[in-house]
Amino acid sequence: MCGIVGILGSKPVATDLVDALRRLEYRGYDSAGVATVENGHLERRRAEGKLRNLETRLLSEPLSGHTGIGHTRWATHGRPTERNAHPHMSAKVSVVHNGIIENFRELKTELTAKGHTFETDTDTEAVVHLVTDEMERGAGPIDAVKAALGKLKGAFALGIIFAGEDDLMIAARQGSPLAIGHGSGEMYLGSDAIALAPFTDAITYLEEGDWAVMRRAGVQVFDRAGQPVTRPLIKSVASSLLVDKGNHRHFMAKEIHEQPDVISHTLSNYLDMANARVNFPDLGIDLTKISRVTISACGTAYYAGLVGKYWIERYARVPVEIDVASEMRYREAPLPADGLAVFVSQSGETADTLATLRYAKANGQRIASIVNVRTSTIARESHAVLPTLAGPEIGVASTKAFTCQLAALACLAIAIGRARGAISQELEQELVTALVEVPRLISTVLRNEEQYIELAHGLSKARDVLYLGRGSSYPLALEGALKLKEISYIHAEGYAAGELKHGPIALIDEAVPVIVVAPEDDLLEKTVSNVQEVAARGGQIILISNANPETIGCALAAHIPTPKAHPLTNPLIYAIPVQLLAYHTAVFMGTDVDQPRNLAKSVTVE
Ligand code: HGA
Repeated sequence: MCGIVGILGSKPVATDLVDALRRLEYRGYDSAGVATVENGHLERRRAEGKLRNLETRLLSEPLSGHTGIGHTRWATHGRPTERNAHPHMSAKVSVVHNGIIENFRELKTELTAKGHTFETDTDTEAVVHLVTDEMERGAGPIDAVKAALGKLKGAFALGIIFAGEDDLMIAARQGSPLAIGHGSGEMYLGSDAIALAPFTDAITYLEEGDWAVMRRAGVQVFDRAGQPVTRPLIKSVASSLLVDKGNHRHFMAKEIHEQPDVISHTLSNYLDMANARVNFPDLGIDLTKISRVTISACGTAYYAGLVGKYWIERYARVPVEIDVASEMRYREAPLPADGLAVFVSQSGETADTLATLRYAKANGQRIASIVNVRTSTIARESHAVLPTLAGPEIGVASTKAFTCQLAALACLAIAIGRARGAISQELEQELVTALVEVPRLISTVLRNEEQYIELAHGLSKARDVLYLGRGSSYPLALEGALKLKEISYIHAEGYAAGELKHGPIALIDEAVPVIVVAPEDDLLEKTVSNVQEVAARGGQIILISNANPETIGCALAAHIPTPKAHPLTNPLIYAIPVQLLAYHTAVFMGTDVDQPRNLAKSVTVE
């Protein structure tokens, strides 16, 4: 999660840019930089490592411009060196960027053929040359950015300044959040309102697909189609808190919307995205020799682990045993001599998971933990820590931590498969490319939130709800049911679609909504047969699928369309609709969404 800041100021802005970046340090970064418009031309200072290195650079080579952008980088494409640090620039434009430009290779080839010289290994530089190219062909800065945005594929946020334009900054949001701060005679840009807290509390949040032309006197916002739109100006409370809700009603909503950003951040820790390879940390065990992977976790983290089982067995061809930690800790399960044991916990303090970890360690397992808090007990007691970079998760019902756990597990499955020769180089590239597309695909799901509000009205009246899924969609059915139970208090159960006829089908009648998680994969046909069994008994089917609903062959109460994704990444994509359904149902029912009754965020008791 890179940090972006921008200031159209009334005095030199470099120091304020660095101060604003300091407030984004909590997101993690490996290098930093600022660029300003200096007497009409662009100048920048960058440094590897911490912000103090950038400050030292600025002390010896100050910048005096009143218009500038700043960035803290967490590398996804290209090593964390000064050369790859943002801002990137040509003589005409300077760009800071958060996220991933998926089609950077194609753009680079195209632009290089036109005579542009790339100086870095980043995806971001493609944006610089794309805008520059438009300007060289006669477009003004605004038209150049508009044209460039139309050619970019990915999930990202951008801040752009121009040579010769002391009163202009352009911001664009497509998957990663951006906030505009209104000062008096000054204007600010930040990847969250916390960065802008010392300057202003008057904030406009850009919405998905928006881009904004910022000047000191005001801001004009345009939507994806280029139409001018009005976005509300709100009072931010970010100054008093490290974490705020942004323009969302609940932390849970904010965290659902952060997923494109935090998933890219997590993936960047395990992938070499520029070359479509995994770049997995050494777990200190010979992956070619392990005879079994044992996974243990609780609640939502257990369901992430269950998806991990499908992935590791399918792609790495290693048997996986999985159990909830509260059971595994007392089962005295025999563990293989050369086993890898994986523990998944958001907080890293879950008591049952920790107890199972200690049992596995005492029984000679190599311990790897997937945690969101690196200083946690589980992390400290593990041989290898696989962090999820989800940032603080405040909502008790886990959302972004779950999908980041999935991201880490997918990379683990590919890493084991590659080490054992179960995954060829071509397949590795295919799988990594599919993972890199996930943030963009999730942003497309998040764009259609309206339909969930309507569906939630219906769901809120149900006494029982069933969720069905097959293969790696089965854990998503379990997670969907858990999410609904946790925050709306409606009774819900998740079942493997094929298991329905062995009992739960007795529950089906007109009053029972049945939510079917069914991506168009090699199991769809089987799931469709189960859907027909539900339809024959009058169940209200809500289908979440990228398949054409007409091919299902029975009446649906509703269809939630999803984008087509690779079979590997479907669980990451389908997590979003089940989260949104639960969230909007709870909001409609008026429950305490962020702190549901009887639940705790970090379960440190047995
Ligand atoms: N892809 C860009 C930006 C990385 C980012 O957003 N990290 O969170 C780069 O690698 O520089």
